[in-house]
Amino acid sequence: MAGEPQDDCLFCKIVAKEVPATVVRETETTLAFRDINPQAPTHVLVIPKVHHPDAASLAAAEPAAAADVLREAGEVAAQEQADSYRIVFNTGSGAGQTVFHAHAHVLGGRGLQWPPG
Ligand code: D5M
Repeated sequence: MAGEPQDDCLFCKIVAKEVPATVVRETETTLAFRDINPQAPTHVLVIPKVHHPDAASLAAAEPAAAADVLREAGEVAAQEQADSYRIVFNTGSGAGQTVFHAHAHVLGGRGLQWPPG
């Protein structure tokens, strides 16, 4: 069922503490942890604890949880002292999404080019 933990989902396993992660922030509804393959000095993933496959599905089903993810992305940037940063939601394999549990990439700590590749 939408929102329920999925047995085959890596990020649900991280939420359940079955897979380790370097957690930088946690709230009742969200978890923020360092990306295993960082693309910038700050590269943190912010995820909702509920399972939805991508950001738009999350926002449609549970808008409050989507807002929590966005707020926490800002809190991560502040905690990391990143004045300028980027929040990215890759959506679909063609856009580079590899984990189908909604997540925001928070990237900062270096200059960021536009447009992204
Ligand atoms: O982003 C998925 C991201 O998840 C990608 O940047 C690598 C990261 N990742 C994969 N496994 C882990 C673990 N175990 N810990 C931390 N980060 C991880 P996407 O937008 O789906 O490509």
